[in-house]
Amino acid sequence: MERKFFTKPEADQKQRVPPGQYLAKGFPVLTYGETPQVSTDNWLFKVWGLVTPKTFDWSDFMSLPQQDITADFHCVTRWSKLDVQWRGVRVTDFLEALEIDPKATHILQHSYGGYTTNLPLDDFARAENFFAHTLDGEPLPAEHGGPMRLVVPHLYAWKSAKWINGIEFLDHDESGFWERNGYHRRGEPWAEERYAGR
Ligand SMILES: Nc1nc2c(c(=O)[nH]1)N[C@H]1C(S)=C(S)[C@@H](COP(=O)(O)O)O[C@H]1N2
Ligand SMILES: [Mo]
Repeated sequence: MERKFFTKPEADQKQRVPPGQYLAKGFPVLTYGETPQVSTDNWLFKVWGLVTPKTFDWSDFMSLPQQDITADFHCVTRWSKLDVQWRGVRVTDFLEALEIDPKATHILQHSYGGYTTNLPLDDFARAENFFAHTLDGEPLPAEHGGPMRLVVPHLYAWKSAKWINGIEFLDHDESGFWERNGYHRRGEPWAEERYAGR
């Protein structure tokens, strides 16, 4: 591995790096396509499908409980970053503000720019997942998904939509952008669920 881009895990970090992953120096940016520029003044977030439809503006979202959260980050292209420092809203707290139809089993994340990615509802509703608007104490930079992104630490990071602006609740699994392009449906890093059918 190229010294410039990767560092060796410390002994205490080793068991936190999934198989086939390397620790990145810094925080790489991985975006397919253009970086949307969205100001918090214009930002809107919607839920629809098997849920009572609702639209949140920035101040609605900021009035939800806010937490400092440390989480590991694993990209399927083999870089990981441990102990990323975020601030945001836990998915479990966000879900309290919704009325979800009991028939819902899956969600599809939607983003400014058109990116989508799917999750079973159980993977979405986990206690460690959160919407992030702050990285290392600063407003989340646009290239990392600002003003708001989802972070799902237990799955590969393509399941963590940047510039997220909606959640669609479904009674079936529906592939998102990378899932339609050969990536695994679920993307569990410890099982190396990188690509479909491999
Ligand atoms: N909207 C959107 N979200 C996205 C992506 C993207 O291209 N567009 N890339 C995904 C991938 S593959 C990874 S590894 C992470 C990268 O996040 P980062 O650029 O903050 O490191 O964002 C994920 N979320
Ligand atoms: Mo990725």
